Amino acid sequence: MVNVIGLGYIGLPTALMMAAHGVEVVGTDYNAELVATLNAGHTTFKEEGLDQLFADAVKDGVKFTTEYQICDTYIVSVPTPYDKVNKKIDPAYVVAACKAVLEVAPEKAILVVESTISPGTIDRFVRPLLVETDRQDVALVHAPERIIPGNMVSELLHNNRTIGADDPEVGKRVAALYASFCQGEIALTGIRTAEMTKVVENTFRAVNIAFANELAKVCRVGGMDVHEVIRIANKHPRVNILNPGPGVGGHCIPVDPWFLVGDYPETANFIRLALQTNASMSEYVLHRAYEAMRENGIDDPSKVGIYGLTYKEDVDDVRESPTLQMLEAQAEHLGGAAMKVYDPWVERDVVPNQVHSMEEFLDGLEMVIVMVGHSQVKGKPKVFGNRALIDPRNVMGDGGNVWKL
Ligand code: SAJ
Repeated sequence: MVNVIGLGYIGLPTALMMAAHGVEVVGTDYNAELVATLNAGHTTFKEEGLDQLFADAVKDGVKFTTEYQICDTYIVSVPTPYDKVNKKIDPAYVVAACKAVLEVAPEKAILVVESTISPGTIDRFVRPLLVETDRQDVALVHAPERIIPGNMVSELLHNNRTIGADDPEVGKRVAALYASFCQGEIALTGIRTAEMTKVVENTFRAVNIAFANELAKVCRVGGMDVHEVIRIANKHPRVNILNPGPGVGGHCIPVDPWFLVGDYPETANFIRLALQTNASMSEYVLHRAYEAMRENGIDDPSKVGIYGLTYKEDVDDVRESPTLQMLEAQAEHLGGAAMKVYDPWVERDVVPNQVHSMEEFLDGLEMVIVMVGHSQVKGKPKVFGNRALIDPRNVMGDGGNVWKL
């Protein structure tokens, strides 16, 4: 039996996927409300294919509880926040979950940490727990996830994976467990390499996006269309530049690379600069919006609306979202946000001036900043009538009064 600890964005789909592929799974979360929601037959976030997977897993016997189980394998998938001030990972949830596992785990159990952690975290924070509790019989493994929100279910099935273990035999056993559903290649390695690889993958993406964002700024000064430049450059067989945008959000790309900068401050200079470049984009777009307001003779910010609050398209997650970053910058420089905000994916109230229907949003607006290219609007500028559009992600198509980056 496998006990998945932490039923959030990664733990829940992982638990469901294993259960739907013949593994006996119990999911544990300390949040009793979340467990009650799952036990009442509802998923806790929106994701393509998740409801079906949930139904399959429930049929196949997955269980949800607040209790840790006595079983042979534990998968810890709890959040790893980072300390914004000193840019280091906060392993408190991982440590608490591992401690709780060690209290109940039978002899020679396998403890898999799936949470994203900075290289060396297991050695520094988890391994000492085994020594303190005299549980060195427990085998440690790191199996970082790679699934992208918006396409999680399909990526769980098809992505390659990495399994880092002290003991290669244990690594093979855990690989066999993931192979119950994973059709990709599973690379076996040591724990520290697995930790580093995960962070490197997200750092690669952050650096590539930062390059695109810097190109956007250069092209603007030079009077070129960055989107066209990138589209053409990417026709080269060895060039693959990502897209510039109003900032980088989510819990991974703007966070994980800081683990490297925090741990190697003297060396990771290029990565630091990339992160700073990405972080500068929300304010850059805000300046661009005010410039466009002047151009269009709009002097009242309440006539400008912000479309999109999530960190990217077609997800309901607002963590570190560029819109939140932009509203923060606006509050700092302009003393509060007068602009209306609307996101069809976010039903709860997250920010002031948030409205909950497109109709209410467009009422009285002369300009819209399209921060997120949800399918509701992507390629459909007519949705916004003939209002001027600021389109930093270049998702609205050409024509009309559209400002790109
Ligand atoms: N973004 C851009 N330009 C782009 C691509 C993305 O500005 O060309 C922005 C997005 O709008 C968003 C942010 O970057 O604000 C991050 O979005 P994302 O889609 O790039 O990535 P995440 O955070 O949803 O998922 C990433 C993925 N990592 C990689 O692709 C290397 C995913 O595979 C990981 O599992 C996930 O991080 C994670 O949990 O670590």
